[in-house]
Amino acid sequence: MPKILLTGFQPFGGEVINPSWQVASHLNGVVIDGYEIVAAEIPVARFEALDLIISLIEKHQPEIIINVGQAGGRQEITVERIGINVDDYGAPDNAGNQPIDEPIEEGGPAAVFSTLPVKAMVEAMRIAGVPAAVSNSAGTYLCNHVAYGIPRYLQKNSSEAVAGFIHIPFLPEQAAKFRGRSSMALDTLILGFTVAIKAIIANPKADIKAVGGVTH
Ligand code: PCA
Repeated sequence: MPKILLTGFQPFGGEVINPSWQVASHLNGVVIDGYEIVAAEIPVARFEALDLIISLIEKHQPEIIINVGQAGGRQEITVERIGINVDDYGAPDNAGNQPIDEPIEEGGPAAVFSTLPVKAMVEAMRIAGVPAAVSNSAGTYLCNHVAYGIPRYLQKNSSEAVAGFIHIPFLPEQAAKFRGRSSMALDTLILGFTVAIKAIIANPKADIKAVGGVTH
């Protein structure tokens, strides 16, 4: 059966859970439209994250790769359109790395597009009643590192697999610790991911066909 690699991150920044791993672990082993989901938890560590995801790609040979991270403060499930070639961390990662203005890949392209059908995914989630939007920036922390690094790895290896990044809000139990934090319930997140994955399977080509100066 073809596979989908769905990764979430370990907690970081003082949180004790990361909603991305809550979602991914709930979907581990689930079959959606003939594709089996394989979930993995990734360390919030600059070099280990890509190394582990790439080793999982080599092991499982997934046709679809979806990397997920927490974007505390966002109100919707945001499907990232692009990863940029810069590490500029506002805080150290869990391994103590805090690169400032460093390229992810020396001499690599400035940016790499997601090869997922981002618009179709957002539309499917909205139709299902799940707040969702396209995002044009995954930031400059580890999630952007992965949003750039994984499609770039596939591109360099002429892989047929498609890949992209999704940022999700806090869970209600994270938001409840402070005033004024937005959140999304786990059931809503899981519904959103389920219909977004169906949209990927139904729309195997990315939206962006050709954009000058930026590779995808
Ligand atoms: N979110 C961080 C890294 C890990 C995570 O879940 C980010 O948005 O870069």
